[in-house]
Amino acid sequence: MPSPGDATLPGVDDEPPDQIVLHVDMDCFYAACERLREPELRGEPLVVGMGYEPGDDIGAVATASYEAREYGVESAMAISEALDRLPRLDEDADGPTGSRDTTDEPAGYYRPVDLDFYQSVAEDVRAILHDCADTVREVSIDEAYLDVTDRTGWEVADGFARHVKQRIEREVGVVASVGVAPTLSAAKVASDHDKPDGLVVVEPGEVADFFAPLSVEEVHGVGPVTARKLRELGIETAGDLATADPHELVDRFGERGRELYDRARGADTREVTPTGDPKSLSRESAFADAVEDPERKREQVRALAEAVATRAQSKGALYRTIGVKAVTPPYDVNTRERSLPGPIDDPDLVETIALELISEFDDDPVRKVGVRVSNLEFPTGEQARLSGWDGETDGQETGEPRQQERTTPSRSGQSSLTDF
Ligand code: DCP
Ligand code: MG
Repeated sequence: MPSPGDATLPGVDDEPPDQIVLHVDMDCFYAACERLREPELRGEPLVVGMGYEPGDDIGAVATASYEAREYGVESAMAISEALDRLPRLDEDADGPTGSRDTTDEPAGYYRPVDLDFYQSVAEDVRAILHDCADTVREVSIDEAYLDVTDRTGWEVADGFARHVKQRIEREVGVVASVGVAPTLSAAKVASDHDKPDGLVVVEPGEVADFFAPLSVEEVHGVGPVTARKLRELGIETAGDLATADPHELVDRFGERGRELYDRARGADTREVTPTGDPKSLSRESAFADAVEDPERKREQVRALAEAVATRAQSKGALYRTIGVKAVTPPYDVNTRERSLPGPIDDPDLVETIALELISEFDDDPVRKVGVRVSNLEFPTGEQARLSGWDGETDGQETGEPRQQERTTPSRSGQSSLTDF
């Protein structure tokens, strides 16, 4: 694991936060949902069409099963074109309950989109994801980032990811591909790397090597247009991009060139921020080695308290509970908190209470400390905009400012470990 530096605040330098990120993306999701209702469609070429009516040739492909992809059917393709590549089975003669003669000409099943049903399946998957992680960022109906830093370790991350996959498959009946990495961008690329039914772990220190051989399209934010421009510069792989002259990239693509360069090098300081309203705001910071000196712990807690109180102010949040976390070797997560009679915005009090709470650990070796405010209220209704790279395309390339704070929903029924 790379050293996070001596108690550096996440986000204040180029170091990625000390985190384990899991990216989950369901395989051919709409088709997988259809197969839940019609198990006979398993293993068959299956196309799910948006705006498609049974028997018709209008609409576009929402997704295709991997068997249908073999025939060149892709998302967003017109149904009419999909039908050219993969004709529809005459289900009256040979419905899904009948057996398809595989020696016949290619033929597949077509179904219209039923979003309500897919949402209900997605909801079941989400419940498992929230059960498996402290912080979950849902990116789309079938895709989410999980911060599992406090749930696993790098030595056992593979087994943890397998457990998440197995729970989804066993309890919901659909298959997910999972990527695990120390950064969001590497986790996303990792989940895609071995689809379907993929599980790829990229450990800290391996991120650059993992990216190097990938084609530039696989770098998040590089679409076909940018890829073509990069190829004109002789840049074919993420490795080429990572070793290109950043000045040349800035000349050609502006600030975004610098961003792509950073991404190809695996540099990504984002943390997993939860979807929806924050229930708490927290900052934490690891020491390079376990620290006993109480003054060093206090110094760090002061900085974290100030950072958290500032974030709360910038979001217009009042808080009623102030807490600290102290992680003692090997990975014991201790949390302490104190609640106040009413909601406040008082940075000095955050510091005072956090210092009092951390003093309980004065004599313990501590490898990580954190400060959190919770029981939030937003009197003005002001909410932070969640931001990130997701949703960026070649047509919308500027990217939004990155959010650095770690916000964690406190979910009832979970232990204090997940509550931080
Ligand atoms: N979707 C859509 N139109 C698109 C792309 C996707 O309606 N142009 C829908 C259908 C997909 C779902 O969103 O099932 C999830 O999108 P993904 O990109 O994750 O695609 P799949 O899950 O279908 O396939 P993969 O196995 O590649 O993830
Ligand atoms: Mg998917």
